Amino acid sequence: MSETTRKPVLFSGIQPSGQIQLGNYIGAIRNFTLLRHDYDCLFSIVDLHALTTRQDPAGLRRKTLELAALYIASGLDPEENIIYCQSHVPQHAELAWILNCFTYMGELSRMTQFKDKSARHKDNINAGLFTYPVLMAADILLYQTSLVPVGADQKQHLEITRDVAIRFNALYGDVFTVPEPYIPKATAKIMSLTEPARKMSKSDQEDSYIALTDTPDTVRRKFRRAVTDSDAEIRFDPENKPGVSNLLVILSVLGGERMDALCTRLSGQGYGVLKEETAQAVNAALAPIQERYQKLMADKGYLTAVLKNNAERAQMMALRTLRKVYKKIGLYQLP
Ligand code: ATP
Ligand code: LTN
Repeated sequence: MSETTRKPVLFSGIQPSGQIQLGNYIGAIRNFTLLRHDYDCLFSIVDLHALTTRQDPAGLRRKTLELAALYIASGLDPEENIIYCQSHVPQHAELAWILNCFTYMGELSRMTQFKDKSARHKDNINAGLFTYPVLMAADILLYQTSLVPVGADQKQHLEITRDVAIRFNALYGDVFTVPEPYIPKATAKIMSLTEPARKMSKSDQEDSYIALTDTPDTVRRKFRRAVTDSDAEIRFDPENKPGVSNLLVILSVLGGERMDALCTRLSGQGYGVLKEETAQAVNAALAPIQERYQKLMADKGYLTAVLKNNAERAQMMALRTLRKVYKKIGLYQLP
């Protein structure tokens, strides 16, 4: 591709930990598919980030391939987009070290994800969990990224990434593009089905999330059991009716119906109808993804070839930035 036709870069990543859930799809992957033609896109399987919580080695290997398959099954194209595994591009870890030296302990201490995860995993508050946002900043800055589509929970990490980039540029000239987050408000935070005050999360208990690989019956059962409230009125009010509002968001996005029209149509109906319609919309969205996913998972040779070839494409881009960084900060260059 020539310089003049190059599009701005979009980067995002998902950890190959747990099962990819509906919040990951609506908050992240679906937006990737909507934006993918307008940017030069990199979609990373961030396996180094996943190591911040304990992983079973065989499980991690399997989930890495599963996520590659899900990315493609969801509509990303490994010919046009770059779908690759973070650990296959060593420049991520290299840049992370450099950026560690430009990030303050105080900044990292304020990260809510660190506070949450260290409260939940008291037995494993490792240094990687603390410096997690620095590796994330490296992921993004390595590719001169302009846009980063993520869910609301990642907003703070995007802010620190921008701060580090601005700080570095102020010292060494315009080395990094300062990225913008892309967090559409309506879909930024899909809530847990069992505790609708918390975000849906793949590291939670199984009934709280819909896995993208759940069968139609499981999806229906999980929605039937989803926590709502006792006043039996279908109304969009996330503050006072988080459970019902969450179902409405899911149904509105996947059913392609505007929230106001949806609420008018369902007003006066019982929660059973809302749950059934939501389950149907989710199953309709997941069916084609699951079909492609099964085919892809049956061809591990293809997935491995994609990851290899795409990692090489990513490395070429990453090396360009890393060389510039090394030179600017004064690391001695060999001829
Ligand atoms: P974990 O529970 O392991 O932290 P997670 O389910 O939060 O995992 P991540 O890999 O951390 O998943 O997130 C991948 C992407 O999905 C990120 O952009 C994140 O913001 C987004 N995301 C995760 N959960 C939700 C959610 N409930 N609603 C909207 N977006 C979400
Ligand atoms: N921290 C993110 C995953 C992630 C990411 C990134 C997202 C790692 N590196 C770079 C966007 C850009 C999360 O969702 N837990």
